[in-house]
Amino acid sequence: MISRPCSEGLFAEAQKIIPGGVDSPVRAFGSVGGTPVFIDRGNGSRIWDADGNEYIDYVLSWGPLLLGHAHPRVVAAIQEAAAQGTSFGAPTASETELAGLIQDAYPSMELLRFVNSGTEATMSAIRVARGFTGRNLIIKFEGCYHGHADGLLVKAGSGGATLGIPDSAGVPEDYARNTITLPYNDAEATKNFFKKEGKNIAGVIIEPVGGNMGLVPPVEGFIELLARETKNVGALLIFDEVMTGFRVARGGAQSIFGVRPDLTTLGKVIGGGMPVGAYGGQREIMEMVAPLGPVYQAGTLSGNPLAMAAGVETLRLIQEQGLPEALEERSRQLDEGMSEAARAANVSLWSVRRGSMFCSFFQDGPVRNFEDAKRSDTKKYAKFFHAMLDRGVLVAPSQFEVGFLSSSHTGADIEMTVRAAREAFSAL
Ligand code: KE4
Repeated sequence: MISRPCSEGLFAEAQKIIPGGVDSPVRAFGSVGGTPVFIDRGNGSRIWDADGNEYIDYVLSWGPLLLGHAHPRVVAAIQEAAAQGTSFGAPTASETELAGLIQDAYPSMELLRFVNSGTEATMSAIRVARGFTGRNLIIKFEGCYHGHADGLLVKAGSGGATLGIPDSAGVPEDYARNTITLPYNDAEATKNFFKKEGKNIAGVIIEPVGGNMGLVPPVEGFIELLARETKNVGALLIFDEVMTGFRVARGGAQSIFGVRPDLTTLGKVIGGGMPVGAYGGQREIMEMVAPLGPVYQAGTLSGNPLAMAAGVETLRLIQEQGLPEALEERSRQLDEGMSEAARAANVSLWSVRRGSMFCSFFQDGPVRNFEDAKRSDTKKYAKFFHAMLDRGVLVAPSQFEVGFLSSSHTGADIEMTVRAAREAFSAL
């Protein structure tokens, strides 16, 4: 590992005042080891760390930067908005404008509300589902992450379909019990639970393409099964497209599967790197939300003008550039290059990609759920991560995350990445 004295010094300082020296755990490099890299600036597909090292960036702030870092039009839009005032706590036309750009791509979101993170979006969508149905039970799936709201930090109880147990300290048992965690892609477990508890289920929340256990797509018919089962019992289907939105397709996974969820949550890309989340869906359901209805949800900085300006410019550029569909060629080039490099070094790799998201599991595969994903060789992944970092390529600092492409990644970036991978795989 090359030394990065400035990052090391900054990390020591940060740890004195910020838990783990980071504002989000995955940034601490816990699962790959070593000192987290402190970033100084980004531009296009590149970022520079505090020691002046340059990297091709495939983390892209965990998804938001579909246009790459510091796109001039996005930066200008934020600067212009900032000069008019950073927040008013009153409605502005820019919120309606961004909502319209989102609805154009997500017609299922007949009414939508802006919040400040993906967590707030999923937390609010679940409250609406419970308020609308008058029921308590929420189903989620193992390996899916929907943010850190209490009711979602829940793992499968013993035996899978029993009541949920907390997956974090500080989450009360009787809170977790209303969230059931089932295995992703497990049609039998899902059907059985609906048979048993159908009338008590408020909603099902799912990442329609899993992106938080590595990249795990739904097996044929699984999403359609959820649509049928929820409809049969009057439960709501919630698509958490915080990560897949504008990344697996401009219209998200719902445009690929042709399934119209009752509620959708978005985040990341729609803020262009500024803090934005959104939740929305059928008009009748969203009319439950205050001030129209009895489900309360609020936020000082919700819809703030800087984030709206960044989001508007980002979605305009996405439309102009035909993203993410226009990245198909780049994504294929990267996937083929990495797979070829792994084969040449006799490294077992199960590679998956969907739109501008990709992931390589260090195993033979197939990977259809979190149990499968956990069979990956995470030690080998950690070595690969550092070998790539030392060669100027930043991939996700965890086997259970995904990589992201942007419209600013060039063919030369991909060639450089594949060259680094050839050396990294053979160094394993
Ligand atoms: P935020 O609260 O982090 O904005 O969004 C939570 C969230 C909700 N739903 C999905 C599908 C998500 O992927 C996320 C957040 N994703 C992680 C990356 N795996 C954010 C990275 C982090 O936690 O620092």
